[in-house]
Amino acid sequence: MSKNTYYVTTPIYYVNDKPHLGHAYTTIACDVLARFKRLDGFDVKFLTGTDEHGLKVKQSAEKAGMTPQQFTDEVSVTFRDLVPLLQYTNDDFIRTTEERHKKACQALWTKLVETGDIYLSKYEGWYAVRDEAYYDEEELKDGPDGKKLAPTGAPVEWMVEESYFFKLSAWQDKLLKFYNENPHFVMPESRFNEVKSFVKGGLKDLSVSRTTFDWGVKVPGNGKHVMYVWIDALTNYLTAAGYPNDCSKYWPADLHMIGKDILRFHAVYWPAFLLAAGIAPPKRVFAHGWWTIEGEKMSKSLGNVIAPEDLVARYGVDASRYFLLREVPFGNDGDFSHSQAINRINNDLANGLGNLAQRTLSFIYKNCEAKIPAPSEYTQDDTILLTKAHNAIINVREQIDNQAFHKAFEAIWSVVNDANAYIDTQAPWSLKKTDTARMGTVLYVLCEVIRCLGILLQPVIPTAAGKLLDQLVIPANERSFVNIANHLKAGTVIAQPEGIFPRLEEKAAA
Ligand code: ME8
Repeated sequence: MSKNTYYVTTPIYYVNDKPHLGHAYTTIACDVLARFKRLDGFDVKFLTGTDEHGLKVKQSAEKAGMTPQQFTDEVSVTFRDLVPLLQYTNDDFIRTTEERHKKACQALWTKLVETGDIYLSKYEGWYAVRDEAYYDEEELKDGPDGKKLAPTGAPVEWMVEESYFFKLSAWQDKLLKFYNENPHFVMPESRFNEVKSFVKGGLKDLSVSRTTFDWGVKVPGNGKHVMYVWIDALTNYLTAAGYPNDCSKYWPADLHMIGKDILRFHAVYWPAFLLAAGIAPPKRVFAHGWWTIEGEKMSKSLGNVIAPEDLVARYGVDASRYFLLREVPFGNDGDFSHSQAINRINNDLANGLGNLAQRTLSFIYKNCEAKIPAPSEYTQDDTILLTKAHNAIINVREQIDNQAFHKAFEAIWSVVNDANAYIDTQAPWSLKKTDTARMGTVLYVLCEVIRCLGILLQPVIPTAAGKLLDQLVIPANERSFVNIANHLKAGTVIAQPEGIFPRLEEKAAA
């Protein structure tokens, strides 16, 4: 029997900078999945957190005149502040500076030493002290005095440093076999192909410790070394599942959601570490695309970084969440523009869903003593629309299981659009004068469709969907996906309808 648990993770974000739209995007996607799976009856664990070790963080702390711990304490909070702002429902928030995490890293390390996959050797190469980085011979240029220089212009010297290595070269065939046996391990497929060709190209052993700085997890039994930040960071997913104690309730993770920038770490190094330690790799890694802003890369120096709080201040939480996941096919790169956001929000949320609910519910409120009318006999049009609304979950579930958010919402909006067309054709306002029984049926059908939409839309627009369900007086324990099969009680007195999405004015974006 398959497990009824679902474990989804975001990357843990570096604390060398404040959160922006890109970070929010990944976490919102995971939040939608987590909420969806809970409503679908799963026991969900949704993890996010911050990556707090490594040279970059240490340098940022120095620049800010703080100790690394003070600095990470301060910046980590800015990521945690997004939880209420964007209504994340994460079950845990991990910081890599926590004791539980150091314990997990050291346990995994010790295991890899025992299996012979981590060994001590020497790292040699051209090193630029100024950049604290190694460079390949081909990257170097000649300086005026004949000395070699890094591409940054920094002088380099041949360094020999003691380092621990992970025997990645031994895992090439086993990784390829694992990929073969797990054809959906990486999605989208094009990214999986990149991973496979990288591995087919040959793997070199990986240096997994540093002695040049100390802001990291200490290597067990050799305090001169701290662990390479990626072995530390990736282990967070295991830590939160309970490792080194029994973590079988949620592990293997169902999904690591990441951006395409960090795919190699998740799809090559991570499964190799895990297979070597005798731990099952995650079931899937989804690498989504990259957001640019009005055609430009988001960067501090260009001054075009979109802070999540600005987005929410402008569009509200629900609309921001919906827009980001609906506009760009998930997996593709996308370009953020305010005019697109306004169009999408106005068309789908204000004119589409909002209008459908407002027209139906305020008509009932005014003309039917606020009571949901009882249906009489259904026509074919009624049945077609009702069946579509009741069955939408089947297609939506499949799309969500493939992380195809845009397709899931497209399927839901196909119901919204049909319902808006239905109300126009059936014209309950005319039936009021000619056939009140038929009018009652039409209004009942519409309320029933709105109920289904409200339930289906909770994962992405939690506040607005909650309001719709409140207006229809649906009890809290009847809002799960199994409850879609229920039917509204005729005669229920609805609350006074209020608009759920105001129309945005184009000038508001100026
Ligand atoms: O890489 N568009 O942390 P990070 C879309 N600590 N997504 C974006 C984005 C953009 N423009 N910019 C950032 C790290 N992201 C490591 C991860 S995990 C074990 C360690 C998102 O703070 C996207 O999810 O640089 C990307 O993978 C992540 O932020 C990188 O966050």
